[in-house]
Amino acid sequence: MDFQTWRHVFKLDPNKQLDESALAALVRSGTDAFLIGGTDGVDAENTFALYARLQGCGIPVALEMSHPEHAIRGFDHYFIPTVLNAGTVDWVVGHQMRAFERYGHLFDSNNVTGQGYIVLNPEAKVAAVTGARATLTLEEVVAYAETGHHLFRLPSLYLEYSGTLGSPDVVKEVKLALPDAHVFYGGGIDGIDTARMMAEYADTIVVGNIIYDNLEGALATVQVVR
Ligand code: 1GP
Repeated sequence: MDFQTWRHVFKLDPNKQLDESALAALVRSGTDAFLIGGTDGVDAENTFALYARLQGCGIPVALEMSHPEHAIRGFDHYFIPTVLNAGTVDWVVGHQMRAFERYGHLFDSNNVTGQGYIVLNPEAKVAAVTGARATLTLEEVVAYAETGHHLFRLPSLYLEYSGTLGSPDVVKEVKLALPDAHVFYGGGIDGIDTARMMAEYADTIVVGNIIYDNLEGALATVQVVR
């Protein structure tokens, strides 16, 4: 799965409701892929239920596997996040080890990608869950990104501002420092303007919450990368 070509991704939360017509509109939107993941109330059952609705839709469906129990066979791609600025070792290398312990036999290196998360909204649920040190200087963010890419050899980095719009300068500086890393940006994209702002520097923009609050606004973000 060549995620490096993705410019736009819709992130779907298994714990949130999405009716059939909304899902069909997302499938027709022209997005490059669906990423399934979330923080609250996500379990194997609701993850599989969402996967089953998207299976065969013609667009790659990837699982962001943040809990070892959520390993489900069949996804086109698996991203295994490691939170580089997490406050506890479990979110850097503990949950991932458990995932490989139980499900390593399901993975092959062609469809599993380690993703270096940098959590940058201190108010986000993911910051609380991972104990992330989320208030960082620009230099610190770049240094975390360099550590992830150069030291841990992570091909992909994810600047995670979940729930709020981040700084385009941060995305720009990370991309300038690491032109070979694939940089995902997610957080607060709510329409064309914010999508364009972040798509200028990020390799892939991730559109999440707005899907559930303003579907039309979410759908409009795709045209920015076309
Ligand atoms: C969340 O980065 C994604 O993990 C998208 O963020 O929900 O704020 O769009 P939003």
